[in-house]
Amino acid sequence: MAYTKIKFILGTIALSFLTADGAISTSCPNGYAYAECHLRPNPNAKDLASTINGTVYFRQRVTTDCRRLGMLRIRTEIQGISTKDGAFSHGLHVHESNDLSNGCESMGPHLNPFKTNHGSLTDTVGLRHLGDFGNVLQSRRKSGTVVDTRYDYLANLVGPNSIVGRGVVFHAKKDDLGLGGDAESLRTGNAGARLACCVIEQTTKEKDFDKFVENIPMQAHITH
Ligand SMILES: [Cu+2]
Ligand SMILES: [Zn+2]
Repeated sequence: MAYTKIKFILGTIALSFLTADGAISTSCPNGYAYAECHLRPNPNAKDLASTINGTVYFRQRVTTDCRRLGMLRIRTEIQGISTKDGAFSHGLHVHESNDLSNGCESMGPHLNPFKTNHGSLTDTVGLRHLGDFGNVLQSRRKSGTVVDTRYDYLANLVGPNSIVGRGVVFHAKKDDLGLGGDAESLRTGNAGARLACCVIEQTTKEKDFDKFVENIPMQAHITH
């Protein structure tokens, strides 16, 4: 009895982890890889950041053995952003490190494996950092809130250029996308203080992110 049971369990394990040619693979059973990053206020930026709460949800179409198939979808939901300094656009980047020992400051510079200058999400390879996600905008309907969906052709959740295990930093100011004309623009986009940050963690399925009303015209919701 016990032997049969063990054999069954072993059989199941073999099915889940061995591909046809016998190579061990990471499992991406439903054709997607997922990750999440739960933003926490930067303790070093108390006044501006203390009420921030949010999540960045990532999804990417992949093969069953976890190779990239499609663009990376980046869904950002943030609330509680201070409107004291009047910023409406906020730089959002993947930073190199997952070290939170000194708040968001210890997450290091933008993730930059190609050793290039800072740029924007849509710039070609060589004109941007891997971690450059551009700016997310506060909702015009509900200030202090960001609901944003964008797609990246460069960053991945699997294989080369994976951002899993890296940090995400949400900034106080607008990212100038490398066009500011000074040295800092080519490093950080002059995006200012680090308001909130988190570590990107792989997840197995998509979480409901329908908690906020998307910032699109009401007209778009009308169906006949
Ligand atoms: Cu940054
Ligand atoms: Zn950058």
